[in-house]
Amino acid sequence: MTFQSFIWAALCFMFIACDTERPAKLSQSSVIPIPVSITSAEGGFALKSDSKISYESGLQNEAQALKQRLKSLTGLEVNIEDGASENVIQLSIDPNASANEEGYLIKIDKGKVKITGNSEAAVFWGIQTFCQLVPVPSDNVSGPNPQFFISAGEIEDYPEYAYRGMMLDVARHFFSVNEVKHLIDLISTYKINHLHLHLSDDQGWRIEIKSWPLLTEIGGSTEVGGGKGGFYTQEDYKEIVRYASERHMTIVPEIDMPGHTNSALASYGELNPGIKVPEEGAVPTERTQMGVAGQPTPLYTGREVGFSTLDTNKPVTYQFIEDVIREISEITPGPYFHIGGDESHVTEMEDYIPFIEKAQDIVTKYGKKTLGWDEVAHAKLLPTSVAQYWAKAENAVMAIEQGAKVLISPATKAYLDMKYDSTTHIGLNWAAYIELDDAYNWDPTTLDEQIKREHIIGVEAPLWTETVTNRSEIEYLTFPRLAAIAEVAWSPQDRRDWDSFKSRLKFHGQRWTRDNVNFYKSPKVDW
Ligand code: TNX
Repeated sequence: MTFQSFIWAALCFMFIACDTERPAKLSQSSVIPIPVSITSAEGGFALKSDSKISYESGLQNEAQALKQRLKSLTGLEVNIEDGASENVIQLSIDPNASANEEGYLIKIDKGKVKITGNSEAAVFWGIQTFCQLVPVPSDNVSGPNPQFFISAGEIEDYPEYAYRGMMLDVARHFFSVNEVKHLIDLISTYKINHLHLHLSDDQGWRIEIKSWPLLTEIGGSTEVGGGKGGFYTQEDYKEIVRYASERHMTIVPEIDMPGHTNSALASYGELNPGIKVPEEGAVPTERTQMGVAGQPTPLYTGREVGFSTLDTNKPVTYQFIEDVIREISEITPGPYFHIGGDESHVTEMEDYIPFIEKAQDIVTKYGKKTLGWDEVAHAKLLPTSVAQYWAKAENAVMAIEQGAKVLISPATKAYLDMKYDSTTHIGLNWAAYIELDDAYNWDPTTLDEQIKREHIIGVEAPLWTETVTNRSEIEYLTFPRLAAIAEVAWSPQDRRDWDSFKSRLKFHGQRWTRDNVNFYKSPKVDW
């Protein structure tokens, strides 16, 4: 080799080596849900120990959230400093940032990152995006003076749907305030802004009702499998509401009625209509356990559904649901109260319909909008009510025909308690096996011809917990599928692409690993 060709080869090598080390362009970042638009520019912002955060008034909570998150992601203590103008991440509110209330803009250049939103929530979502641009620490960013390089460019973003939710069933198994807070932290990174808590079911009553104290004393004392259950005091619930609202997340309380009420019937016999004693010689089943009218039922720790009902013909039942709806509404700042209404298989339709209508009136009386599982569409719904489509499109269509809206949670796509495949060690499979691509590859507006974009308030992924007993099991069924559902709910359909999603997910897998999140390593992803 001549000297010249050696130099040439060496230069080429250096060029290639540098090139492979050059950070990816902003448009190639791994943000989930994928933003509406990303444009790349040359250069970028180096986040380091002397970087600063500055904020406009009203955004102190967001500035603190950013500081804490950067500390946990990078170890850096980024200080909040008013008026910093170089080497700074600036948070501001500007009504022109987006036409959407939750829309935000991020501009990244050499000395500055600007995160501007239409509202505090919008800035908070912008921060979630920004934090996903910070590289996962590796060898080349450790050492005494680590720098985290973020490529330059602009991101413009806003959600497709205003309601992006997850549901946690705390009735089948009870989860502590801290477990719920941990989940709130994990899901708010994906811009989920509603957490629906399924607070009562046959197996447990999980929220203190001061005027009916036995609900928690008796009804809260067990769970599926016979464990000790538990409940939230009203102070606990307020703390969950407060913690969620700091993350711009609305709590949606659900008290399931008139079915799924054994824990209430076991606490107060006067609510129990009883059911016919089985024919002589018939084997008693869960469905016959309601026994004698007016008498408390035994506590129930099995998994069957659909055997219980409140006595819809007694005035005391309406006093009961009014007290419950009032006490919970008083400590719920969000607009919705969820009345359940699903699988009331032992309530006659002629009793079910007036019951739902009365419950809806009581919810309205206490200033809330009614949410209910899709069966509630058999009743006359108010235009402010929302039917949650989980099982039957025809019910959702009935709700739409009455002028109500729908929340989309099809069990075959969005149920986080469905197993991934036949080998999944927890979960159920009555609706489907839901692999990651099944959770991703669907569009809420094409499930049924008659359910159109304008009828849909959003998407929610429910986690029922018959088989789920702890934080690690919650994580395993939730991730990565919740990331897929979050993208269904936030990103415009024309930006969504399975191949892109699965390659972006790799970065999130590294984060979950680092944060000890027990996620499912789907074979569909090259982790
Ligand atoms: C059906 S989904 C139910 C729940 C169960 C769930 C298990 C719905 C409205 N009702 O009671 O927990 O299936 O997947």
